[in-house]
Amino acid sequence: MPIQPLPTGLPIIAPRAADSHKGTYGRALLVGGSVGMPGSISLSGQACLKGGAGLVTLAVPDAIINTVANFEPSYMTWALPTDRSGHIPLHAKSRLREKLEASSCLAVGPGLGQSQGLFHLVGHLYETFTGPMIIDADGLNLLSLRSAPLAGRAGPRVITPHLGEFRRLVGKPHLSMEDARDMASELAGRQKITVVLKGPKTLVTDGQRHWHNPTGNPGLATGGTGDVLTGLITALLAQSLDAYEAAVLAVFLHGLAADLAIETTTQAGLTATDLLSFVEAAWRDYE
Ligand code: NPW
Ligand code: AMP
Ligand code: MG
Repeated sequence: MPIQPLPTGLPIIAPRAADSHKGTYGRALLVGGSVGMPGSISLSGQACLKGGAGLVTLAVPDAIINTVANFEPSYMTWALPTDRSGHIPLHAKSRLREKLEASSCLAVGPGLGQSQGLFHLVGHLYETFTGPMIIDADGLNLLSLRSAPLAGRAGPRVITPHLGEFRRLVGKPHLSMEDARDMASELAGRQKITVVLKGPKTLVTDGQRHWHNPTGNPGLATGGTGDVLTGLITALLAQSLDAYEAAVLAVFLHGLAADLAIETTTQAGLTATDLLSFVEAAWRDYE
């Protein structure tokens, strides 16, 4: 049963064609995870599948690849060709390039951790990947360390900061949420990217368009829910929605899944894993 009528302005995703196949729905590559945080990238990968991407591959450090693979059989895993300090050895660059060329969209950051090598990797991907790319969590923290964090993008970009990440990105440690919302819009317009400023009433903006998301509840204030959102946006990018529309629809479905979940769980008891299991119910309401 729908919780509320669907708001106007929500992007429309076409029903699946009878003769479609998994390649029709895009090949998503998600880069993240580290020792101690294998769950975050797995949550993103599972959400990407629930969001309808055709093929999902998680690129994770070698040390956690078996753990990540064991969480979910429906995605593939690929060992990030990095050495122990996070650098990509020269001989591995062509393997990474091949992987990127075979991917219709890219997500970078959930649980990735930070190192000098990863700083170079994230900057390299931001400046060379020509398809749509979403940057979240440590991907954003690493971009924040650059002198011009969001300059030099090679394709459409979606960034998904919470207030703490947004403050780092703009170098203003005491910025209020109200001021951050104004800056997010200005930043998106200037850089020609989509900004998803997460929180209660998440704002999605490309500078011209603004979506003040009506779904979601404080049950989402728990570890891993942002990683689920990243996977959902990636899934919609893989299905060829434009960056702003993918972000709006994913944010809406993510919040709706949480609203449906707390009809059976409590807000306090809601986990990111529970949230995943309500994504289908959210799709059903949307359809
Ligand atoms: P305070 O002090 O709490 O009020 P970080 P992170 C501030 C991975 N995860 N929402 C906040 O202020 C992520 O993917 C792995 C949140 C604090 O100073 C990342 O890779 C999980 N924070 C990594 O952990 C599950 C807000 O920002 C700082 C805020 C670190 O990500 C959990 C926190 O930001 C997690 O997803 C807001 N609205 N407003 C897993 N299961 O593997 C202000 N802050 O230090 O980047 O920490 O978001 O947990
Ligand atoms: P992250 O901080 O990256 O784990 O992301 C947290 C997710 O939960 C984002 O989608 C937020 O918008 C959402 N969220 C966190 N707290 C609340 C809240 N109090 N009300 C609604 N949504 C929230
Ligand atoms: Mg997060």
